[in-house]
Amino acid sequence: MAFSLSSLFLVCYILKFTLALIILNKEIETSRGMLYPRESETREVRTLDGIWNFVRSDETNPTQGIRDGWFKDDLSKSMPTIPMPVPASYNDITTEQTLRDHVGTVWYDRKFFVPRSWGQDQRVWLRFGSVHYEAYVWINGRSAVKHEMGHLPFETEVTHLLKYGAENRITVMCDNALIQTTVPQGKISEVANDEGVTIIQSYTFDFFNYAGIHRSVHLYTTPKTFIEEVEVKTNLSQNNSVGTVDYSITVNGTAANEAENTLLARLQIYNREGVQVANVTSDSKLVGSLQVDNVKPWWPYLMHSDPGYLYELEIRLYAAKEQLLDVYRLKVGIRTLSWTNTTFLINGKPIYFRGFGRHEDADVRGRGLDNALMARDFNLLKWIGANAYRTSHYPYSEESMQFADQHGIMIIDECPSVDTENFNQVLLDRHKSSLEQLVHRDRNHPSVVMWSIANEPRTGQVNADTYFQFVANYTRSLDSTRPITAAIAVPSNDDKAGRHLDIISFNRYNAWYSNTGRLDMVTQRVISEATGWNKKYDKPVLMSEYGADTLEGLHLQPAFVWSEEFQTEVFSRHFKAFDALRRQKWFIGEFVWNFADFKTAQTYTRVGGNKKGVFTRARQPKAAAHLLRQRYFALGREVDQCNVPNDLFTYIADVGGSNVKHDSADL
Ligand code: GCB
Repeated sequence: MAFSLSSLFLVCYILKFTLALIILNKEIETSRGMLYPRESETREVRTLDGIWNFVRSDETNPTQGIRDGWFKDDLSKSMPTIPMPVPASYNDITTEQTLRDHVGTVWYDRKFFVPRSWGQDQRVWLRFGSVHYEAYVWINGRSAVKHEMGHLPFETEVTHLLKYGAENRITVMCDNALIQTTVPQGKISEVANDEGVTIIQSYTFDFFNYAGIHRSVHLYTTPKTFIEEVEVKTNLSQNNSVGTVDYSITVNGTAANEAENTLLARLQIYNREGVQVANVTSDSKLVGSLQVDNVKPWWPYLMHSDPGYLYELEIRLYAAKEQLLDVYRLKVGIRTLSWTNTTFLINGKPIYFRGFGRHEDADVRGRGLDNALMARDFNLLKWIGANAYRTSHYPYSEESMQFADQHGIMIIDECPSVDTENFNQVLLDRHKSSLEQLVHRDRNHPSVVMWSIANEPRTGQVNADTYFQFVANYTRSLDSTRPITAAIAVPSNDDKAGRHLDIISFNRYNAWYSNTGRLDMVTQRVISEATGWNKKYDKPVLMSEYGADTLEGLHLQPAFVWSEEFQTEVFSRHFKAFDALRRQKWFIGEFVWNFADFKTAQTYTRVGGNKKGVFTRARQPKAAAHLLRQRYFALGREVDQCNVPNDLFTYIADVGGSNVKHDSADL
C-alpha cells in the first residue's frame, strides 16, 4: 500500500518528537558540605563582604580577562576599576546603561588578611552564598573553584592557596549569559545597532536578570576532621506529645578515613530557654535518633499561639579517647508533613495557605542580600497575616530561610527553572542539579513544606511528560518527606506534567491577561479551572498566582485596569471563588502575585517593572493590602482560630445589629 504525502509527513513529525523524547535520566554530580557557616568552639568565620574592585569586560571579548591573566595580579593593573559593593547586583549601582544591560563577564577582586593562627592544624574554606550566573574564583592567582547556577551556595577548601599572617587576593569572574541549556533559559543574539552590531540577552521570564555576587562571601575554618554534613528528619507521636529527630552526620577528614570506627558524636537538644531536653551518643556510623518528650512542635504563623518554635541541636564530634574534634549547632523545628489526594497536613492539621509569590528585588541593590529589607518583609508578612510564600522563581537567601523558620512562615521552595522549554539532555542534567543543590541546602528547614520543581514550564509539549517524570522522581529520591509541585500555566487539558506531582499549583490572570478589565469574568472561571485540575489528577490544588498590575496612587472609580480600585476588586472576586472552593477539601491555598513591585526587562507592558505588588517596591502598602490583611486574618480566625489584631478594622459607626463591621470582634 502506497503512503500518501500526508501520512509521510505525519511519520516524519512523530519521528521528530520521538527523537526529541530520547532524554536520559543520567546520574548527576552531587554537592557536598555547605553547612551554613557558624562559629563554635572549633570554628571561626569571617566575611569578605564590603567594597570590592570591579571591571566590566568588553561584551565582544568576554574571555579577554582569562587570556590576559587578569587574575594573576590586582585587577587595577589590567583595567581601570570602579568600587562595587558585595553583596549586591552590579546592574543598578552606577548610572550607566552599559553596565545595567551588560551581557557576559564582569570581574571583581579585593585584598584580605588571614590570621597567622589559621595556618595551624586546621582547614580554611571559602564560601559564596550565591553568584549569578556562573562564577570562576582565584585566590592569589590560583584557581580555587568554578560554579554554575545562580541563587545557590558553593564552597571550596582554600587552605593550600592562602598566605597566613599576610595579605591575600581573591578574584572572581562572573558571567550572566543565559542560553538554552542554562537554568533558567535565555538567548544571546547579535543584532545591528546604530554603531554596528551589539550583543543582546533576551529571556521570556518576567523579572530582570540581575547579576553579580548576590550574597555574602565567607571564609571559615574547620578542624582537619570535621562535620561536613548534617541531615535531620523529624517526627511526632500521634498526639504530638513526643518528638523524634533522626540525624545522619557525614565527616570529612583524615581521622575519619584512617580509622572510621574511632569516631563518635554526642548530640544534645536544647529548648528555647537553653535547657537540655534530649541527648544521645551515636555509634560509629553517626546515624541515630533523639527523642524529645513534651515536645513543642514547629507550627506555622497563626496556626498556633507560639509559632516557629526552634530547638538547638548541638553536635560534638569526638575521636577515640574523648578527643573533641568539632562542634556544630543547628536550629531544628520538630514537625510532620503528610498529604493525600485531598489534603495536606502539618502536625496532623490541614493546611490552608494564605500567601504570596515574591521576588528578591529592591532598587539599587537588585537581588543583593539586604538584611534591613529582609526584616521589613517579614514584618509585612506578619502584619498582613500571611502564613506562606513561594520562592518564585529561584532559591532565596539562606538568611531568609532562617527567618522563615523563626517566624513560622511556610515556604514552597522553588528551583530556578522558569518558562522551561526545548527540553534537552543538558538542560535536564542542570535542572536536576539545581534541585539537588536546593534540597541539599534547605532540607533541614522546618519552614520548607514543599518543593516547586518549575514555574510555568511548557508542559503542553510532547516531551514534557518524560522530562518532568525524571525531574519529579529525582527530587522525590532526594527527599520523600515533602510533596512536590510546579506552578503550571497551560490549560489543564493540555498539561502533561501534573501526574508526576503531588500537589497541583496553577497560575492564572483572569481580568488581566485574559478578559482584561472584566471583573465579571473572574469568580466562575477560577472555580472551574481549579475544579478541572482536581478532576484531571485527583490531587490537592492551590492557586499559585493571580493579580493585577497596579500603579500606586492611581485611583479610578469605577474600577479600571492599573488602578488601586481595580486590584482590590480583582482580589475580592478571587476571594469569592476561593471560598466556594474551600468547601471542597482539596483546595488548599491562595497565593497573590506579587508581594511587592519588582523590576523586569524593558517592555511596553511594564511601567518601571511589574506592578502587581500588594506593596510598592519601597515596601509600603497599596489599598488592596488592607483588604488582603482583613481576609488573611479572617481566614486565620476561621480555619486556625487565631487572634486577630485590634487595628484590623477601622471604626465606622455603632450600628449594632447590622452587618457593618466596625471592629475585629465582628469576624
Ligand atoms: C506569571 C509568571 C510571573 C509573572 C506574572 C506576571 O505567570 O509566573 O513570573 O511576573 O505572570 O505578572 O505576568
